[in-house]
Amino acid sequence: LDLEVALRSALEGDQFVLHYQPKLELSTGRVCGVEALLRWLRPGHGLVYPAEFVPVLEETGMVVRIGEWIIMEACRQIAEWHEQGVRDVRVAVNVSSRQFVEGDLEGVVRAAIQTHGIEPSMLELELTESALMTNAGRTIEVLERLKQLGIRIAIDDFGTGYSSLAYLKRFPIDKLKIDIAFVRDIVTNPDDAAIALAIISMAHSLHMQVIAEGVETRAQMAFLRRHRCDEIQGFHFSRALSASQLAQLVRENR
Ligand code: G
Ligand code: G
Ligand code: MN
Ligand code: NA
Repeated sequence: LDLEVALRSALEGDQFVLHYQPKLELSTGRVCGVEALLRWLRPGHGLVYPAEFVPVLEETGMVVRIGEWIIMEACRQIAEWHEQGVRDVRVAVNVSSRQFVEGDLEGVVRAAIQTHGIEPSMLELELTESALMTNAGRTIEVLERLKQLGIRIAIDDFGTGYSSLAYLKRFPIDKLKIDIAFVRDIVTNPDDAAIALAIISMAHSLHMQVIAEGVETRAQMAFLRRHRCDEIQGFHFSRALSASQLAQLVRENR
């Protein structure tokens, strides 16, 4: 309950900040994008990670309003980086199930793009299979409208939820994000490798890109590169960074 009370004043108190984990394009070695990850600068507690408070945001529904702030803040950051000459880094934002189902995602995205005057293709939304499958009929409509705005759509944690392959064909999806569960033992476990390779192959056949998350070793990266995975994200390349650290990394990486 203390946590809930503290969270209720966190947004007004400017206590949230986004950090950005780089995504590496394997064919070029370039930083092609980042995933925005929420951090809470809780007074008296230091930096608090999402595992400790996102569940409360979800249960209370606060995730809808904070999710709106996250989209606005990500677009503000895209504009600021653009000013600083960092112009080819797409920012992916996690959209929770509740935000997708209860919020006005299209309206929020439209407002954020307009307010900060950014190129819509610089914004990507990471949605989970459960968010997409809650009301599949409405999902198609919402995704089509988001696509018409020009933003990108990725399925997060792919392979762990209840999705129907039929929907991969019907939803306008740009990218599949292979869940860390299949990446962890990809080099040593033939079953995990088979699943990851099947996801890569299916994504490419359906003209989608594919990224592996949770890549922690050089061997995992080499395996994924050899099998034509498009991008990786994980501690092997970089942890999540502050906005200024990210800009610095991108300049050094060019
Ligand atoms: O950064 P960290 O590894 O602690 O994030 C843990 C989890 O919290 C992530 O897997 C992600 O799903 C969730 N998370 C992080 N940032 C956000 C966010 O901005 N919005 C939502 N809805 N979830 C987030
Ligand atoms: O939205 P999602 O749950 O996919 O967010 C990515 C999460 O995965 C973040 O919370 C981030 O801290 C975490 N993460 C990123 N890279 C790695 C990694 O290499 N290993 C592990 N174990 N976790 C990672
Ligand atoms: Mn994610
Ligand atoms: Na994920």
